[in-house]
Amino acid sequence: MFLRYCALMIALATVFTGQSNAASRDHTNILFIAIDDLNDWIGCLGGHPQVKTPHMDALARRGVLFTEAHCAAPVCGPSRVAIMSGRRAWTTGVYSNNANYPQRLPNVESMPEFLVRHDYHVMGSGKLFHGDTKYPKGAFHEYAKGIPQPWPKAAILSSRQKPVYEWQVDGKVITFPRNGMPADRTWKDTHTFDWGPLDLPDEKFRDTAVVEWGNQRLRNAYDKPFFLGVGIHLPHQPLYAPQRFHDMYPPATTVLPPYFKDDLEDLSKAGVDYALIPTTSGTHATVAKHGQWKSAVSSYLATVTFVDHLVGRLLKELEQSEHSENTWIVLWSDHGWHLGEKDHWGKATGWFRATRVPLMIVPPRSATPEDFQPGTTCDHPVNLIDLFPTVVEMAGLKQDDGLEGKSLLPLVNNPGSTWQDHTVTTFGRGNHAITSKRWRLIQYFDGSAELYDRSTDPHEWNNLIDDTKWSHIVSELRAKVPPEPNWKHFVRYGNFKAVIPSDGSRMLLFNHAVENHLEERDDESARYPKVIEQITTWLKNHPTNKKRIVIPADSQK
Ligand SMILES: [Ca+2]
Repeated sequence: MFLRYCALMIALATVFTGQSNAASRDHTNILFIAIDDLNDWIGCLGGHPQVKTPHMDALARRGVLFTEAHCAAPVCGPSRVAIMSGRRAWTTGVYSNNANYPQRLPNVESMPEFLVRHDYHVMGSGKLFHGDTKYPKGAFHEYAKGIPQPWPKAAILSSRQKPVYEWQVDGKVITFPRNGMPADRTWKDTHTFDWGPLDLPDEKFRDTAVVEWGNQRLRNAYDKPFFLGVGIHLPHQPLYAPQRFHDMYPPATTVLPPYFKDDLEDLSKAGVDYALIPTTSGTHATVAKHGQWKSAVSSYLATVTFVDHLVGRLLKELEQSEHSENTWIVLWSDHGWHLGEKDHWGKATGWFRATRVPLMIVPPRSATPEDFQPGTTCDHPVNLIDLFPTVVEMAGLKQDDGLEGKSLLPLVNNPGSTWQDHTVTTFGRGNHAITSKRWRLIQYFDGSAELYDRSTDPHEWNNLIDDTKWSHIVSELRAKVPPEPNWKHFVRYGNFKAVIPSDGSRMLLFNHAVENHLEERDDESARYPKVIEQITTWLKNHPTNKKRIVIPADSQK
């Protein structure tokens, strides 16, 4: 009663002073929960038979669960830039983790900036953009910055783990790497492809602090609608959670994901490279050699349940707050994650495992759409590119030009509404996965491709690209591959990938034989002048309008 009185007085005060436009329209808030690297291993999506996520499952029962939600890009940086800008990689040029928003898109208003401009009180904690600090100035009125990991940085430096780094904490010694495995990749010298329990209280973990910051904000009163983004870092590797979550999943009884040992035999070189090169994690060969597969799966499940516990704390706080009736809730993950499927660990691939994401939306009780039914599922193909326009409509605002997704609220109102029949995920320049209800086409930059019939082959084991029975489907799906007008040619030359811009500027070059370069963060052309010359000469001697070109590897002309 007291709170209602306060709210009334605040509303009257704003009407009389005329200070806030926002308070005079429907006062609905938005709680925007981002999770990092969470694949479909949550109870309500059925991705793993053992996973326990009671809080996310309960949230899905209150709203609409999107069972065919896919990311715009299957890596943190480009996925989040697409979400926050509402624009695709081929529009922004942000295809890789070279994704510092204010540097890359200084003139593109981000979702939180849009809300600031429309008089929302905008708050954020944790990982919303790529990294906790790489967001535009002015995007947030309040931001919880710089919440550190509990372990010292040296604990995950590969160079310090020979044989192990010993961390003395709370009268204990914790050794790193927890899994005892050598690192396959030494990106920036860190060794994050690690897993195992950390016997520390919850309060020591970074995500506990991220969520607690959000909880504190939910306890406050606001004189205008608020947007609160809470970006949880787990289950991004390293897969460390408090001991009790690991105890829930003993490795010995952990169920491994479906796996087919000859899975890669029907893939092109591009497909095999994306499977075997440890771009974002380690190799399956090392995991298998060290007998760590079940432990890794168990630790991923443990971190997912820890994340679910934190989501539960946030939702409980909201429920007990004065904002419980008038707050939209959106929960999403930036992309999926492989745990040995297709001999791959990590993300950045075009397969379903990396592109499918959890996504659920719960309308406020005070403003439920007319035909809304809680606990429904929507199986139309949707994309995280749709989040910006969705938030705009939640806020009762009109969207500006340039947003490339569309609001999902018609589907929240009626999950059976007419919708597009496919969605696109982009994984590097010229690489796209087209997902429709029955089919998936994976198109690589070099012209090679895969086709999977989801109705008979949900794990994508049987590549039908050369099966003439389905050539009409291939043509249909190829027509949906984005034209990427900024690029004239995508070229394979042995292990090199060259990308030729349409505007006549110099080509970009990537050496896919080098670990981590598959992600194409940095142009390597300065290191390979001879390769540039060979590609340039060949293109001059073989003029073509073809977009995807393979130059024979032994070609010197
Ligand atoms: Ca991520």
